[in-house]
Amino acid sequence: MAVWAFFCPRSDTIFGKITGMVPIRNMNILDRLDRVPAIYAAGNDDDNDKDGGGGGPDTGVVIKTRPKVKKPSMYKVLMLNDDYTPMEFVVHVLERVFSKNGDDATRIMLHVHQKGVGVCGVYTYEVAETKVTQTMDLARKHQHPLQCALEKE
Ligand code: TYC
Repeated sequence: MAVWAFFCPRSDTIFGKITGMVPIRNMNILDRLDRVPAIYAAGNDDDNDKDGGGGGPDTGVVIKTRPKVKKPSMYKVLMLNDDYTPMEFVVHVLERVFSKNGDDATRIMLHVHQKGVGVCGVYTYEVAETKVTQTMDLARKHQHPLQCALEKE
């Protein structure tokens, strides 16, 4: 059986001559309502056909789609310890690439030094990836083996 429904947030379900609406077929309406664009029917019955809705030239349908917004996934940038990269260099990277102040940069560096790994920051994918690249480029340029990595939150 086909089920047809029109979602109208302002009043009730709309039947009649209005065209251009989004049909929902063969489905659980409650499950799908949030996927249906909000539909605003504008019109009157000036066409005198007594159908309670406009069917003539006065009829208009405005379809307003709800923007689909989703929170982006976030990624941790992890820094790994090694035995060779100077502490001052790590602090410098944390200040320059991760915009940490001196105290925070030192705290993070010491945490990594003692625990083996630590979080430099949490960012959207592109930002996190850029910071990893900048860190690795700086390390390579200065011939330090400093490594960092991405981890999805
Ligand atoms: N362990 C390094 C040293 O003793 C310092 C260091 C800290 C290196 C943090 C890497 O991510 C790192 N010189």
